[in-house]
Amino acid sequence: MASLFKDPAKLSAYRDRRFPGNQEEFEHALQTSTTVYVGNMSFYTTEEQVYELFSRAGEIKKIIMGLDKNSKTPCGFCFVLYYSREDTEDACKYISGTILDDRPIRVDFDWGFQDGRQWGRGRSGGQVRDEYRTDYDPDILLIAPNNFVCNSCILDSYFVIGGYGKLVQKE
Ligand code: GTA
Repeated sequence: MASLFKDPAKLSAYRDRRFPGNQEEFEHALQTSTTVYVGNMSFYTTEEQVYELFSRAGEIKKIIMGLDKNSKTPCGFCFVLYYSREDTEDACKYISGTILDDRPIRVDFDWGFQDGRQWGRGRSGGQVRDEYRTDYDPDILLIAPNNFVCNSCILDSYFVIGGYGKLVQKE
């Protein structure tokens, strides 16, 4: 039976719409890259905490925290860059699903970090998934409409209802 990590279809369910290449190139990148994406993180988790946990899988080259493009504050994801492929696979195999700051984090193979990918792509600045979330998440802040300032972020057109994070209004 083929190893889980040799079958490109099983590497990741995520397809980055902004990957600059075709499906074959995307799969090749997933199979060879030494970058992992970490999702479902607390907005309060620090780079030091990420380093502490992910260095258990191997030596880390770099960590890039995912940031809200408006507030420039962490918005629940990051990229961890390793030196070796083996360590990258170990991070996906052993760290995914572990609890960091009370949250089960998701570690996914990634095609490779490029400048710009650190920003949330949601319309309000954070991650897209948080704008469509229908389950309650205490880490998603109440963001009020009409330029209300919340935790150093200023939003002009959109608001998110509390921990449900559903994008409900476009003025
Ligand atoms: N390797 O799983 C991932 C992953 N995710 C979710 C984001 N990134 C990921 N990388 C890997 N694996 O660089 C990367 C992106 C980017 C950065 C921020 O993190 O490549 P983003 O999350 O803000 O935006 O990215 P992205 O990825 O362009 O959003 P996308 O793919 O539309 O949606 C992400 C999730 O949101 C979906 O899986 C889905 O669960 C939910 N979602 C999106 N649209 C809807 C919708 N209309 N209705 C309901 N749910 C939705």
